[in-house]
Amino acid sequence: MDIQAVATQPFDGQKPGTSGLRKKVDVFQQPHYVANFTQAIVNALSPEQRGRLVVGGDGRYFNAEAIQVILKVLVGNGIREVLVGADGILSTPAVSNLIRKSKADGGIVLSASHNPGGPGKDFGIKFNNASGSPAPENITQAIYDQTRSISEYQWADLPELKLEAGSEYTFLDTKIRVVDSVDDYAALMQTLFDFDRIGDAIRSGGLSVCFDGMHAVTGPYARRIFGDLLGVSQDRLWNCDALTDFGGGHPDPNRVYAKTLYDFMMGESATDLGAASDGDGDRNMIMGRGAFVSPSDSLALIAQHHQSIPQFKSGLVGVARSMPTSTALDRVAQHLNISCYETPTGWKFFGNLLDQGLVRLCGEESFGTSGDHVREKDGVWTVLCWLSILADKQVSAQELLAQHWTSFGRSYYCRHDYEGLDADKAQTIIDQLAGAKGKLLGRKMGAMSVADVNVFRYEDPVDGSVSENQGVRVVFDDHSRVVYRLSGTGTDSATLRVYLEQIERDAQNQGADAIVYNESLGQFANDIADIQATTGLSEPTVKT
Ligand code: VG1
Ligand code: CO
Repeated sequence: MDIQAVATQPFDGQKPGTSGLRKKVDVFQQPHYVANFTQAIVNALSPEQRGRLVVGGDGRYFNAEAIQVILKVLVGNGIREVLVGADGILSTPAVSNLIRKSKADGGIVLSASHNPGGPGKDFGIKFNNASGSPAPENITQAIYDQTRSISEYQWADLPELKLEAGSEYTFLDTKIRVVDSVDDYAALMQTLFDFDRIGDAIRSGGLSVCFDGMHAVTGPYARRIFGDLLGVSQDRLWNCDALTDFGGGHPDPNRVYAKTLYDFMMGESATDLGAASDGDGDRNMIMGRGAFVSPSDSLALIAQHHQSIPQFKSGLVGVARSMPTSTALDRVAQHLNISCYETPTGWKFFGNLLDQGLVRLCGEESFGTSGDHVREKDGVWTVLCWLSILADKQVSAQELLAQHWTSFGRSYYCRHDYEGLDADKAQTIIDQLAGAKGKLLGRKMGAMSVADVNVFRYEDPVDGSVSENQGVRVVFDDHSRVVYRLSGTGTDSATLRVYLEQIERDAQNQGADAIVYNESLGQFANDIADIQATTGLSEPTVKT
């Protein structure tokens, strides 16, 4: 077998966004495209970092082909050992775990997460560092720089490899080990939670659960962990056959795309807990019987009840949330007398805080939560947190929410997405808002008035790195907020995200639907940003 230096040319736009490089799959299917990007990742590593890498993806269309290309380039570069998931499949948190467990130098995750998959749909590749975290901006920048100057990649002419768990191959200086996709992750979960206790509650009928795998990567994880280990019956594990096109759906667990589960949980036959996860298994949606738990509330409630979760028995130390995520977490942190950090959107910004032990629990409004056991958000883990809390407290999720709101106030929280925008127009909206402080100060919205307008800038407390322009915040005198930012995960047009938060302290008014409650604030947000005038859209495309 030979290694060849294949001559190539840079592709435009191999620039990682919020979470890696995401494009339409036909972009990735171009000859040399995946090989170039893989070589750029290797080039950005120091020679000492070329020891062990983990590779796996969410199993979407083109996952299988891309894995074979990546293996050829990694062998071509003499990486000492590559751990790859069976059939090339690993959930994103499972990759993070394997990197940590095997003390690898990093990993390559193939996923476009919650974006649809299949021909003509989306694909993605990202690099995670040795702590299992999505690469921070200095590394993604180094990779991008490499993609712009690349002239060749190293290619080992391997046969097509069968990726069966337990297989091992040795080619030249590289050993390839194929590992079961679920084993290590399931073992980790068993060290973090009390499976006997949760299992007893489920098997005795005291705690009923329904999980929707959305035909995505968590299906096999859910079957093993919720089904085999905890006794959830198979008919309560929906859509757990992973499909390359996610059954044609949008594997994004929210009220819109996980509507069947949402309706079931709002109906007569609802279970105590209903949950769903996304394409690559890092997101979660949590519902109680008749109650949607917003991701921001879910995060705050996990913090509030962390003593019910064995992993956090020794205390939380600190917590973190992305800037647009609601301030419910801050109020719990204050009550617990621990610090609460505010980071830009994207899980990579939590990495340093977790590595330094400054925080143990993190979350984003976009249905992402996780702890210090991995460096990615973790959908199945979040469900296990909720099962632990419900088994321990023995009250309904709805009751827990009501108690939380009474004690801490309720952050009525929504996100309005304006999709399919022209990129320049979307940027104009942000730029205008960033300069609109003078015009907006004192402007009334009901009883509230605008008290500040600012652009979020983050200075990492660990390494001092600075990230500018991370969203515009319009803050009211009662701490309610509107936040505007542009999506960094899209694959074609631009998406403007508008995050709405109103804090209601009156227990009499805490039972409304958040989307209805925030209706007029959403209109106000559209008005002050001239969204309709600039884009023609009087209404958002998606409200969650
Ligand atoms: C979105 C979310 C962000 C999340 C990112 C990746 O990014 O807003 O909170 O971290 O997706 O999620 P953006 O830039 O489109 O707003 V996914 O589940 O990769 O893993
Ligand atoms: Co995801």
